[in-house]
Amino acid sequence: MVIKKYIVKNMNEALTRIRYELGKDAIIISQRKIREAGVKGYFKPKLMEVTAALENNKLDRKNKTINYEKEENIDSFKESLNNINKIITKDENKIDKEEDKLKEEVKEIKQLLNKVIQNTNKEKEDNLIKDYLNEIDIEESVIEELDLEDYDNIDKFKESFRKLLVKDIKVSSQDLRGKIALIGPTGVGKTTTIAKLAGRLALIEKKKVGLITIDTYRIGAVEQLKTYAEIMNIPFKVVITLKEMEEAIKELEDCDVVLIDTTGRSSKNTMQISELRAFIKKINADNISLVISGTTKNRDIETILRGYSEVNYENIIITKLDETTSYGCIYNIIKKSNKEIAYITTGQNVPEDIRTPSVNEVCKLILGEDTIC
Ligand SMILES: Nc1nc2c(ncn2[C@@H]2O[C@H](COP(=O)(O)OP(=O)(O)O)[C@@H](O)[C@H]2O)c(=O)[nH]1
Ligand SMILES: [Mg+2]
Repeated sequence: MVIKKYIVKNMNEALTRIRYELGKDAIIISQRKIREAGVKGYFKPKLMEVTAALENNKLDRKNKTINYEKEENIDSFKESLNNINKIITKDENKIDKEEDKLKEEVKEIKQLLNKVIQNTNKEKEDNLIKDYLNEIDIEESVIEELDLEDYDNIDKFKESFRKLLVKDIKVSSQDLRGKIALIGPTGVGKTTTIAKLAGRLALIEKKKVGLITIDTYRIGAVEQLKTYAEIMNIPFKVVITLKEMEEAIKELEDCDVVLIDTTGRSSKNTMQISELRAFIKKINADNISLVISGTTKNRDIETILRGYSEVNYENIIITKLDETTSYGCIYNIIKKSNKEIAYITTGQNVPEDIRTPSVNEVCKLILGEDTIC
């Protein structure tokens, strides 16, 4: 049995303390009012002396309860701790996830920025390539075929373009024999080219050369070739009809080469083209060359080539290259005709200003690395 005395102000305080210290099984044995000891005690309210008792076994139980409660408290404390940990871990996970998300976003922004920078650089290079191609006079539709998006650098492009040119440019260096006809628009230099070829063949190669002209529309043109024929002392025939053509060819049968000049017919006029075709058929030419000027506007090249496609020409003679400073037209002509270059002419001097160029020379001219003269 435990007996304890409590000096308290009132019964309430006594009950609270007893319950706290001895538990709810404690019993109150006595209570009495007392005064605090000494003189001061008379001036203060009375106090209470309460005596409480608790049996020993009940005290054990109370302690156990207390311990149990303590354990319970620890458990709940642990649980709380766990919960807090969980919350913290959860928060940490959340923070980690948010950090990862942020990193990912930053990465995406970087990639996007790089792309923008690359595109801007590529655009700049694209413009450089385009400007270059315009400068050397390559036609828009030919440029479109070049797949410019494959290039992000002008030097790399030039390198590839050179390779492409070497592949595309074909030059035919023929030993001129038999009947050779020149066709093409007015004023491109057919008659002059015939005179140049006649001069080279007769004077340099010492071949037996004959001349035929069906250029009956312009008296001056006939006179022009006639004069050259007289100077070079070679036979010259003017024909107007298909029959006359047949006769002239027969008469010049013993010549090594017969050069046939034709009227500059408009490639837009199909009547004239079909007339020319009839003459060409009669001639049964060994070679037909289309003469086209290097000064022809890009948009006219296609019309001319289309116009003369009916007359099956084998190759191309590009004239007046001395009158231009950009030579992209050569490539435009090659791309659109898909024919070989037989000659280029580079001035009015007969017979000097004509030659069969090398692929490399044509390449350099087109690329703007070389000029005529
Ligand atoms: N600058 C230059 N003029 C040329 C060349 N070939 C011809 N010509 C000139 O072009 C003009 C027309 O030539 P022509 O032979 O009559 O042309 P056709 O109508 O096709 O027979 C003439 O004044 C020629 O001297 C050339 O390679 N360069
Ligand atoms: Mg002529």
